[in-house]
Amino acid sequence: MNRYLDISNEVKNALSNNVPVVALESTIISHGMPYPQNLDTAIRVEQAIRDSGAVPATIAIIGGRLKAGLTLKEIEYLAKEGTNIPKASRRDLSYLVANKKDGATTVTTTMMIAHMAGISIFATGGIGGVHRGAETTMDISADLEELAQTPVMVVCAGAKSILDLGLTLEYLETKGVPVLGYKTDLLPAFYTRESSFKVDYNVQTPEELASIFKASKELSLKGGMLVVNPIPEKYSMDREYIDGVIDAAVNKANALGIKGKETTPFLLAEIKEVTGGDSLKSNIELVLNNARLAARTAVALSRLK
Ligand code: PSU
Ligand code: MN
Repeated sequence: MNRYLDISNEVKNALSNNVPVVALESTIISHGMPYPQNLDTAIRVEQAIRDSGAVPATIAIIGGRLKAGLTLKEIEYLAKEGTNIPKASRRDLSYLVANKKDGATTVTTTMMIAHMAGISIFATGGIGGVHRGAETTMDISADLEELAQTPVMVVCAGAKSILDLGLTLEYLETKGVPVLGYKTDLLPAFYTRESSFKVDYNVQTPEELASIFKASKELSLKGGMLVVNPIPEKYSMDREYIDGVIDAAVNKANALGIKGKETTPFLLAEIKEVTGGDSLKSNIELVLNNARLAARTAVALSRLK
């Protein structure tokens, strides 16, 4: 067992008794939403997973400890501290651990810690990817490299069009990461159910998702897979409106010379500011929707074991 890893008793018991577990990230809590909506959402997402028959394991770094399964107090702490908690990607992990610091885990580090703990399925909102203009900036999220090397299934609502969605799919293809559409042929774009890009496969049930994941494990394929689950129709946003907001945010970031790890948080904050409560409501609903699908898939996977 990893000497820096703390698995909560509930999660440990679940894992040793083949009770399904779903991992959740903490960047979405500390950086993705304002307080107190971030706290309320984190609690509701955990409850949605329980209601679907699985145990939630929210993941974060607290005082240099890698945590799989948080207490309510710890979730409150991450929600209240917000952006004071550094966003932790793969390159930050050893520094934060050695210095006993806190970190809000991204898709990358949540996958890493989930895998260390023995958790196979992880639900989030959106993933990082190839940024627009990456042909000159080389800004490609570490999330894609992690999907290429860590055997965890990530359930998301696609990616925001702050990214170049076409190049993101090309990158995933090169790295051998399957992109599985849940009841869709087209890659969802987070706030909207569709983009103009095709997924690899249209999968109809959580049972089918579980059996594809099981096959990957039994084939000893080292990477993960991406499940893209469209936002429920009722909460989806107008494509032209949100695309306009995103284009303006990308132009502003370029004009201000925003770079590196600041790019994604800057763009997300801009979108939030311009769209106000509408995008936040959509964001909350799509995360809940992904948590339910991830939990149903974890239940199906535990039955196959
Ligand atoms: N995209 C979103 N919402 C998010 C993120 C990305 O629509 O909250 C967060 C996730 O934690 C993701 C990270 O793993 O940002 C990617 O950051 P970067 O692009 O710097 O790799
Ligand atoms: Mn980046």
